[in-house]
Amino acid sequence: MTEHPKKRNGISRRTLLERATTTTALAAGAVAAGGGTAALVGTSVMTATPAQGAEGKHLLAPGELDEYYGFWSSGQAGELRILGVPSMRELMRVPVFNRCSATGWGQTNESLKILTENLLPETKAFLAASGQKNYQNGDLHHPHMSFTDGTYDGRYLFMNDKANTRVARVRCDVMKCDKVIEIPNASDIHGLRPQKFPRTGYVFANGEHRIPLPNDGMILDDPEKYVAIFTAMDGDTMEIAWQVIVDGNLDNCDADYQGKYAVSTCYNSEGGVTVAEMTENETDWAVIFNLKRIEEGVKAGDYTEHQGVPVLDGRKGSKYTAYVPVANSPHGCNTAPDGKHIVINGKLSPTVTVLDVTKFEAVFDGAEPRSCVVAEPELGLGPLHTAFDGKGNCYTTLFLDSQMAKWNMDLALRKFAGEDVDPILAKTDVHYQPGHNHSTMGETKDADGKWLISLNKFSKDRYINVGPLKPENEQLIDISLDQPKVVHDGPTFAEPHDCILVHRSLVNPASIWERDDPMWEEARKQAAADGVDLEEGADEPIRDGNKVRVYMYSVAPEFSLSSFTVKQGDEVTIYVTNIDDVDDLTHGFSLGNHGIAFEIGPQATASVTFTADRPGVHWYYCQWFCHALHMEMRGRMFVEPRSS
Ligand code: K7E
Ligand code: CUA
Repeated sequence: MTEHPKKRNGISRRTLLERATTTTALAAGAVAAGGGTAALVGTSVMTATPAQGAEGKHLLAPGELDEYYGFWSSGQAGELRILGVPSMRELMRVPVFNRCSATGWGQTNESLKILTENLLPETKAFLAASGQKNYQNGDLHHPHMSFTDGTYDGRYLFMNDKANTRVARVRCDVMKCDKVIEIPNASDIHGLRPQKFPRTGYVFANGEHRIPLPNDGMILDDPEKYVAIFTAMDGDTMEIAWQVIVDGNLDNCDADYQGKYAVSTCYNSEGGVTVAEMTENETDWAVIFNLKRIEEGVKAGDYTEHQGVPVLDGRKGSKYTAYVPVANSPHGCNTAPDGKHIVINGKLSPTVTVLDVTKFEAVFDGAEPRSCVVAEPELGLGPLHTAFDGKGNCYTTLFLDSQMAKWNMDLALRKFAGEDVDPILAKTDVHYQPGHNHSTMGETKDADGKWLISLNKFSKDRYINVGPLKPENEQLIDISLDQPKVVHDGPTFAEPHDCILVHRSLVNPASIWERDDPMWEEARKQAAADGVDLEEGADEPIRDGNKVRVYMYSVAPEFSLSSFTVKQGDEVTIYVTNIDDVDDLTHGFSLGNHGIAFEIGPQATASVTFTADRPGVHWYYCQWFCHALHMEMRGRMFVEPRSS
């Protein structure tokens, strides 16, 4: 017979809860005492080095909070990371396209549902054939927040997976991923941006690699029949609204502040498949997408349907797009907070090309495409991405020069118009080979010009050597100064491409889950069908043929079941509900020698399903430190041998 704490102790769940709260309060007191000491140390550090003055304003004393959230991508690590800026302290990792050992992301039923429910049928079939439920990797380049009226609104973060052609969404109220969508007809989503105005609205996603449409094996080595696909999805429903076929490879993109256009950089106008072929031409394009015309085209039925999505033909000559010639192989695409200019970064050209969105309409009415180019300053070698300070200045990474160029938009416009002025105001050395950069609130109309992060691909000699694989180096730059200055080196693991810096007033996550959160809707339904209250658990496993469901709750420092029994060969689902409602009181469930571990946040439910195929005694334990008796928080699963 399974022991049940409610029965064993003769006390109610509420009493247990109160007991837990008291102990936690004691623990919290100890932390507070420690915090006091730390604060003293912090004060003495600050006063001992008065020379820091304004220069040290990025240094936070222990206990001081950052002014900005930094949302970082992690490239081939597949997760989203949250850093505090300006301290550059890593605060959290949010698993998205990766498998996470600590949280059980990619293993719990709740996460697997999100990760698999919107995969294409042929992907599901392929994965099943190779014995997998889900992709185990991802390549997350571009995290961006939802907008309302040209600035961040704190609802969602959207991000791309270049490796497996997916787009994911993270809910900012709990900082967990709630949607993963595989994009049909496209290959390898790279550039990703939300619509800025009137709101998000659309999320634009660039399919970088060209493939046949449909890609069913009928066309193989026939590159002139390959296409690249630009996708617009609905940020609220995460459904695909429409797609547009373009010429060339789509790289990065951005939206305007009017809600009329999106713009993508496009390389490989040659339509090549090798490096030599792809870089042969002197010019490539920025492609402008006319949203109103595309929406009208969808309404008028001017499309071909592929995998349930309306796909419009936006190749050269189409009324839906305009191709603006720019120097060979442009990369970054950045809309300035002035609401008027879009900067196309040259990569193989030392220039950036500035487009004026107010001139796009004329281009769509037949004006020469280059008539919307209003500046083309030469900045240095390898311009990749540009950030803005909201005061008319632009900051462009120079990959080959290992520098950041600060230049003035107005001066660049005047120079292009023939005046003898130099738009470059400063160059700052960075260490080394910068890719993206990002300024505080810089991709919104509220760019505030305080800090900039340069995301440098190589750290070389900046840190003690950790072997052949070195960290990247993300440098914090004070751009409130006339001559921007590097004030901090921050190492990061593979391979953040991009980040955004959001003022903390715009982000307001919860500390405790709501019990009716949709994240565990399936568990709620199943429990109801079994006549079980998730918060009460069940004293015995519920058997349904060889399917067995185990319901328990956790309250520090106990699981409601200290043991349960199943039979060898049973398909077991374990549901754990954390009924603690204390800030920071996360429990875990690790089942020994079964490869199972997951997180259960305060007031959350999580579950896992596996086949019990190892007769014997198997301990489960809580792996998130929760209580003075955390080590004792455990129980046993008995697996009875199959009767032979
Ligand atoms: Cu690395 Cu944004 Cu994928 Cu540029 S991208 S560097
Ligand atoms: Cu619960 Cu550790």
